[in-house]
Amino acid sequence: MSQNSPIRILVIHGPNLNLLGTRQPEIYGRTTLADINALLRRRAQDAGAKLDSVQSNVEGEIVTHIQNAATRYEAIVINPAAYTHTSIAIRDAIEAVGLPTVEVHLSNVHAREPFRHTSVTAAKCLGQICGFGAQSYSLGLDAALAHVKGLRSSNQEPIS
Ligand code: CA2
Repeated sequence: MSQNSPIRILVIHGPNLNLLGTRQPEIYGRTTLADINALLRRRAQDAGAKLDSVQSNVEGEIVTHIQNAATRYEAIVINPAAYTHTSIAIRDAIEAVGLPTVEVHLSNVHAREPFRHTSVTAAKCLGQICGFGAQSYSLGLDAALAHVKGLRSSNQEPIS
């Protein structure tokens, strides 16, 4: 990817997030996954970037999405959903691929049941953003874009 080409971001949504806006609105709000994807795509476009989104209920498919991202994207924004708390496979894929990755959650996982307080994936990410509803994704996207811009500009610096 050349320094001037649009930054390419992949957003990965984990299991059950396809239900957003249709069930448990008291926890997850009324915004649908399609709404979130449209909002992110527009935000990326406004920043001169390109964004694709995928959702899967299957752990291995998420691993494959992360692996395939290596040659096509410069950063990942991921909500691993329940796999956040269990998936060594997703953690290993994030580490192996080495793309800058931002973990996001709609809810404040730290204010919920104790089993949601641990993320096995966050340690392999740049950071974790949680508790801001759909806005967690926008903040995650902004963090990913800022990180890639920083990488691009440090790669451009002349050797003195
Ligand atoms: O807050 C988040 O974004 C979570 O990743 C959501 C996961 C949960 O297991 C994590 O602890 C925190 C659950 C996603 C389920 O999504 C639904 C959406 C609508 C209705 C039912 C489930």
